[in-house]
Amino acid sequence: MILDRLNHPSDVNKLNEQELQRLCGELRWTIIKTTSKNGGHLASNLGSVELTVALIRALDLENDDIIWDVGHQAYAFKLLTGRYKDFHTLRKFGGISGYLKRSESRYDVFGAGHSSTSLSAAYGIKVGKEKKGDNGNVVAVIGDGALTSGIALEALNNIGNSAEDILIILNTNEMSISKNTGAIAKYLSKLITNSTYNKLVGKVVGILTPYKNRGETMVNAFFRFIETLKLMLVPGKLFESFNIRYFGPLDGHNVELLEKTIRKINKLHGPKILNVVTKKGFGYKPAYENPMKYHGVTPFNIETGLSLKKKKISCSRVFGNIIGKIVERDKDVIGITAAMGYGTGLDEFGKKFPDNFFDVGIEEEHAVTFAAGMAAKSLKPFVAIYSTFLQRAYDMIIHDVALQNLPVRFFLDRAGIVGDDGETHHGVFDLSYLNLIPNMKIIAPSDMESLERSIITAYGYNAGPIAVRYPRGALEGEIKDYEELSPLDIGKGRAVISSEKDEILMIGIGRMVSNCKKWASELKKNDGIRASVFDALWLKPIDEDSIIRLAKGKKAVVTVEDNTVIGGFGDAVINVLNKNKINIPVIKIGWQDTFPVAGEIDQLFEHYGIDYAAILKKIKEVI
Ligand SMILES: Cc1ncc(C[n+]2csc(CCOP(=O)(O)OP(=O)(O)O)c2C)c(N)n1
Repeated sequence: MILDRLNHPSDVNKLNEQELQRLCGELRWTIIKTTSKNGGHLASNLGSVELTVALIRALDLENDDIIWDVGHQAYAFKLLTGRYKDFHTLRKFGGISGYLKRSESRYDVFGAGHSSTSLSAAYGIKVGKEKKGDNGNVVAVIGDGALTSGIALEALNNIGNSAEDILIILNTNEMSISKNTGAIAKYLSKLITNSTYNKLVGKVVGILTPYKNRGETMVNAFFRFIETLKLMLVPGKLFESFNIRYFGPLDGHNVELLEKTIRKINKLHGPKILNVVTKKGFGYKPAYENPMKYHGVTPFNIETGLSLKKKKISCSRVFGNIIGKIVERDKDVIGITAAMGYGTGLDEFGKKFPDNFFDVGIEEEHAVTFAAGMAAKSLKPFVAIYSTFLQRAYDMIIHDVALQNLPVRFFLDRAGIVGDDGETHHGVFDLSYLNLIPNMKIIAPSDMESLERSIITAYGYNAGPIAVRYPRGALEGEIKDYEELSPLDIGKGRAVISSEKDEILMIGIGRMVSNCKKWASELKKNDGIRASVFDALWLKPIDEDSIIRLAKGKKAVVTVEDNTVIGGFGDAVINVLNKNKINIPVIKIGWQDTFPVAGEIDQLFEHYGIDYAAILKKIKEVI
């Protein structure tokens, strides 16, 4: 393998044209082989192989900085910057991250995982380099999906106003995870497909030119129309009007052409953008034909492309199904996603009820305020966003939704730890960040049925904002038919195990209730400690009466949450006990002021002391 011979990024420059072709093949094969075992991002990485090789050849990574957006397309970059030997540990505990991580490699100049940060970071890095007397190049690589986000456009606004020598590589493939949406997406699509149209316009202009300025109104109107069209269609007009020089579109799978162009353009002063056109999934048929399905994969059979994991119905699917049932009866219900239709389970809903569905693109901030506007006009928006991505819309939740007490229903998918996506994607802050917002109601269902009932509860609650948070994959228990479901009682949890004789009270929230049940039975069996278990269901309003009643007479209260223990559920329980002057030690189990790394869920629980042994030790210390 050529990859075995490459010890330094600059070794790529020693390869001839034929070897480069082979290298691209090897990179693709390594990416396919590794993701087929470990899961990960496949289609985007296959699409960016040639671009990566060209960038590394055209730049000097000892002085120049590449800032990748999201990081979900940087596998080839990792393979060529010293991480080939360890690549089999991709997304494993202690292994190579699926995104960019400064602590992993000095070539990961800026960490990422969330989208659209590369342009702002590149600008900051360029200013930083200059102020430190470093005149190396700065190149940001951003996809056409990521470019539509607010932060990327804010950065363009600033970069365009600067004279900084920044190169932006725009990787256009007309896809976000699903088909890219929005006006900018349409514009970019036109940029790469408008040549025939331009030829046509050119011909018509040629025929009419002799008649121009002869006073014929029709003809002049036509020319004005053409001018407007030209404004829209002249390549890169959008970027040029931001004061950023535009180049392209270029074939993003031609290493030689890319390398030459990047070298040339990098010599020019000021901000510039190079539009390269790539195909997601390039080089692997299943991913090429269905880039959405193969954007992120679980382990799969390389020959068939089929997933090796048996799929249980997930919380996301349940959400998609229930909102579909609700909208059949109530056309005021609107499903909103920020480019995560498939991930949030809204994709099928969107196909079936297109008039009640909005995919706004990677624009979480806009999604929330857009929903607030709808709620102000008595629609019933259901905003489905991953817990980690909703962080981006925090001010919108406070200022546009909660402050005005607008009934926006939030569905926080992937709440709690998500496993192999790691630090950037764990949703371990939402209980804390939502709890401190006045007017907010928060439910964390513990099983499939309570999830279904939570969605119905959120639908029926019209007095203000309400959030339902649930994990990646499934919760325990069975799904019920929609017709059999009833809403939850607001602010009421449920006793799962309870006896006067119990020494301790375990209060779990969300998926941790199932762990509480398991631990309670182990405590009794192995260590003779009797524990009551309470399923809180609600963080806000918290079930104060039940907590007081059950806590009285216990030697300790143990709170268990898949969230940071700072400002989360445990702190809410402590507040209840303090307020009611109940003086019992509280053991808070959850994520302890840390960013949990990547790994299998159970492995992470064990590593961070959210397992039976650790809990037993803590209980014994207290009682
Ligand atoms: C803030 C945020 N929202 C959503 C996502 C999920 N996400 C990861 S990649 C991606 C699509 C990015 O599309 P594009 O930039 O065009 O890159 P491509 O995959 O097409 O190469 C999305 C929506 C994210 N990482 N960050």
